[in-house]
Amino acid sequence: MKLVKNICIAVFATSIAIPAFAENPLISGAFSADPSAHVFNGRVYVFPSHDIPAPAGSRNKKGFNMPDYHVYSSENLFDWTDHGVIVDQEKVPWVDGKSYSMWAPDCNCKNGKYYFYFPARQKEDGRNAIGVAIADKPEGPYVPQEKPIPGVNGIDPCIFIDDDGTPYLTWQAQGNALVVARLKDNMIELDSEIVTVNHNVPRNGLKEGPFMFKRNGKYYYSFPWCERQTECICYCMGDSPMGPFEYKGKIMEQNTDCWTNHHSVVEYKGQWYFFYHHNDYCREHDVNRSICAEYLTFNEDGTIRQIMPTQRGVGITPATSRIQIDRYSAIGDSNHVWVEYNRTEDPFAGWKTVFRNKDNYRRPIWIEYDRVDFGEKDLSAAIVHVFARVGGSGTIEVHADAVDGDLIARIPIVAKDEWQDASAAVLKQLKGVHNLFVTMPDGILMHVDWVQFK
Ligand code: FUB
Repeated sequence: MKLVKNICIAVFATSIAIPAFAENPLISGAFSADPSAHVFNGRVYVFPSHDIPAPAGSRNKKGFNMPDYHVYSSENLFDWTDHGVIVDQEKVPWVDGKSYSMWAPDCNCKNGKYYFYFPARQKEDGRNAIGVAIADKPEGPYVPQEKPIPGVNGIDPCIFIDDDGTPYLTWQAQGNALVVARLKDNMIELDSEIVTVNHNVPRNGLKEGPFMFKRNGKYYYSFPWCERQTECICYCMGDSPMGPFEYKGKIMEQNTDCWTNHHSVVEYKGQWYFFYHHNDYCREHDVNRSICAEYLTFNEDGTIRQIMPTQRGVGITPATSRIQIDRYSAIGDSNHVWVEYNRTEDPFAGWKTVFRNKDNYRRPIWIEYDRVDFGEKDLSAAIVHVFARVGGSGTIEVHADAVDGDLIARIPIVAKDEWQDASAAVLKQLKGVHNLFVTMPDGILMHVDWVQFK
């Protein structure tokens, strides 16, 4: 395994390594969707599906093309490790190996074994079935079963294990029905009838991608629901994993750019997290998606507070790493500061912040990036990776906790018409976690890729 700053790459004989990053989206260098997050052995593991641009030979040029699954993990929600391919369409005996139909998966652990559930198109009859692959470790290697689970047709499995060890499988069956069944202890056969989930969601509309979790004795049943144009994530609560469930509202509203959304919820080190997807790395269409995460909080009565998608996402960023301020937590006037791709032809190259002083704008021009850990040791320099055209020299400042908070560094930028690392001494030593405010107090137009402390 190779570790490069906040990028971990696990190299496997059977797969090409792909770097994973912090902030939203969580994974760069590859598309990822339908994140299913779980905590195993003190780490967060995310099992997404894997979108790729339509390959030659695909029967579905404009739709989803999903050939295999990777698993990613993190201890601090900042450094993500790609453990490589765990299941491949060409290596599952019952799957049509050219169907690119490895839809949303899930995984859970019982009696020390890891059971990975994945839907795909069957060779035999072209229908979607749900199969299981089994491993001794969350990162695999996973061994797919010869046949899918008997009697289970559909997509988007979620495997929930109750406190008494009873496993339940819920999924989207044909005909827009969300269904649930108990599983046998062997985790690969049903142990009950298939029951249609009884939820009183107020209107019709496609429902898929169910996820179930338990908190304070209550069962939460949540799913993407296309109430209007695109999918929102809504949830219901109940007293049994088989329902009935009472509709409680939306966890995340529909967004305008990506038709699908798909989520999971996990508690890690006392904090709840919500994983979902969006098409941040592909603006032309919404079938090449990328996974994201946000904090999730509850009201006193156990209901969930609605979440807004952010660029910043979750986790604490070390001050000594490259702080991607374009993954901001708040931003000033959009006429004077905004975010763009570094290279439009290569979205995986990430974003930059553009600071522009137009018409003698009443400053400050600012962007905020929260939760930066300065640690306990003094730091000597602040570096900014910046581009300014000749004639556009000026200054970038970094403040702590407010636009006019303590001045951490004032970095003069001598415009060079090329990207440069400009630096200056740290003026104010900080300890622990702080929010950064980056401003352009003078200058005309500057592009900032990242800020870093040494
Ligand atoms: O990723 C393909 C499909 O899109 C999933 O199976 C659905 O839940 C939706 O996210």
